[in-house]
Amino acid sequence: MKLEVYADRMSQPSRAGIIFCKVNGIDYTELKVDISKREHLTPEFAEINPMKQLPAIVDGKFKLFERYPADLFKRSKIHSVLYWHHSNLRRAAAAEAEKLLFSSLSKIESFWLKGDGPFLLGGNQPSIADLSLVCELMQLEVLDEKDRDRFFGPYKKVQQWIKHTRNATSPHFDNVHIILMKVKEKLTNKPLMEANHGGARDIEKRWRSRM
Ligand SMILES: N[C@@H](CCC(=O)N[C@@H](CS)C(=O)NCC(=O)O)C(=O)O
Repeated sequence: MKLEVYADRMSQPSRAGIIFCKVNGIDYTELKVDISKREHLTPEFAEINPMKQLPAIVDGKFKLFERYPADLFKRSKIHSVLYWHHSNLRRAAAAEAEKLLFSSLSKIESFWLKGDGPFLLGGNQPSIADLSLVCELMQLEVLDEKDRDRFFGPYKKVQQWIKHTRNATSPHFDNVHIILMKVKEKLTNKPLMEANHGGARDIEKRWRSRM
């Protein structure tokens, strides 16, 4: 039976999982679960993932990312980045906690990217950890340039790492992010009322509430 990936490309971990499958040539079927239509909260989807979150992978029994490196040491290191991601960068992006976002970017720059290679943990090729974190940061693409510069400007290594991850997973990375670019286009062409008062943070808040 073919692997089934339940995903919504508006979701950061969904994009990371899809890019991972594509780059690794995994034969899978992508099944869209539309978060904006609350499809992830239906009893049918709860059968797939009782946590009612995306992405979910079905391959006989439910599992998330399957293809961690076989090597136990590498796998543990990747787990450590992912755990860190969930208690730092992911919370920062979700709660718009600017302070946490800056401290997470600073930790990525000074710690996770301190190795010799261009990727996290000094790797020479991106792992699911790179994809997860970069897809999280890509969500900030919907902000205007001024705000993106404010966030990313001080972090040169982070900027390079995002580029490397994008190039290493081309053309899948851009294809999977098309949906996000379309949202950005919509937000740019039709500024929301709040934009006049609260600027980009309000746009981001409104946009995130759709997730
Ligand atoms: N630990 C999960 C987190 C998944 C997650 O936070 N998914 C979000 C989409 S970005 C979701 O399903 N949110 C819907 C909800 O929690 O109701 C992973 O990394 O795969």
